[in-house]
Amino acid sequence: MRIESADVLVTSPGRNFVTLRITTTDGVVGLGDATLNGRELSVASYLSEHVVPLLIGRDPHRIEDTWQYLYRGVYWRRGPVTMAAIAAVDTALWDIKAKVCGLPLYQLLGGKSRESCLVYGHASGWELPELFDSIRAHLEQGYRAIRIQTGVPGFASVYGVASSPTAQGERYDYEPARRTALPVEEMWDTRAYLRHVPAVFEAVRHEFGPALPLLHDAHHRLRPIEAARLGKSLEPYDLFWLEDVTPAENQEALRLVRQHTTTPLAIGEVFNTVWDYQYLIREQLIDYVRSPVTHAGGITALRRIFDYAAMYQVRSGVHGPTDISPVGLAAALHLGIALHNFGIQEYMRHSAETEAVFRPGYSFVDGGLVPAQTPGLGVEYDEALAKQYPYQAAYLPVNRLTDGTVHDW
Ligand code: KDG
Ligand code: MG
Repeated sequence: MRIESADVLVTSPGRNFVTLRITTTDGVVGLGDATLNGRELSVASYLSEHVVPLLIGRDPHRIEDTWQYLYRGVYWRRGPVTMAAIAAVDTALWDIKAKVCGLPLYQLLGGKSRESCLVYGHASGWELPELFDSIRAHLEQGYRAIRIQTGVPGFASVYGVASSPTAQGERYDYEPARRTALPVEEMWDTRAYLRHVPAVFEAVRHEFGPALPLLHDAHHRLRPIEAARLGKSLEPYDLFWLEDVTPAENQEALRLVRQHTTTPLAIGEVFNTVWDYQYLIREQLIDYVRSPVTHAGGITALRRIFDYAAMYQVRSGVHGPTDISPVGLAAALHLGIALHNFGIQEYMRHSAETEAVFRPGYSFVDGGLVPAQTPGLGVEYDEALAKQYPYQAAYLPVNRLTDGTVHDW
């Protein structure tokens, strides 16, 4: 059996997705997610110009060798575009291997360590009443862990907050990438945010009690001492985790945060190799690893990150917003159900249009996601339907401080 063809499929059923489909000479088809929000076409081009020609004729069973060939063999290593492309190839090859074996993919990763992957959903509201409604809606749907994001007084739009909770016929969730030719610009004031957030968590704990696991994403916006202050001020509300408190290029910053707070820290949705985590894990400066399969070189590479993390009791908390396609989410679930050090999986549901194109076989049961029991990943790509949704330019926002300075978004 050899790789006969590899197709790069771009579709936009509500948002853009890039999928790699590998077909073998025996007619076995594997899928991999290569979606990089706001930079989709760069990965599509990397794949079709530089990777697909290398795949034709290769043995699809040689997953490790293909991974090394695409990582070491190019000389230029790492980075989100390269690692998303490698991830798509790796995931598609695992899908093929599991289909050839006639097993759901998790069986090849060691089999089940649990019955389902606990997920957290995204509750948000500009003001507390909307936030409470959103939390209640999530609890009614069965979620058992919830991320909380709210507006900040004086600002018109803030990361993570759905702008219109009651829009007719629309789902109550948040999509940061806007379909505009240029990125929209948002405003930010860290002091206003730091004054506001602890009161939000106090109100939520008062309304919903001490037991519900609560999460929060600071989305890379704080300086180290501000991040330390936030972690400390949220300690009374017993967060499951505080995410991306500070940009992680300067990893020593996490040591400063850690010295001041016992609030658990999650990081890594923009990391793409084990090297990005080496210092943070070895020095025990974080509690959860956030990379998705899609951006960290696939199942092969993410498994290595998690195995390294396990030596330090660091657990998984895989990134799962809607810009990870159902293929990327399915891959995370097969890994998550098999891993010993699984922590939690982010689950921001895809739209009905997206699910119609990808037809994922995973199911949401009692606050957890269960991977498909069919051979492979359990995702079927409907190419005819996908073609009805051509790519549309869409960008993540750019952030500015009130004086106009560009800030981390
Ligand atoms: O594309 C950017 C999103 O994936 C990111 O903003 C979502 O921070 C995010 C999260 O935790 O889901
Ligand atoms: Mg995040």
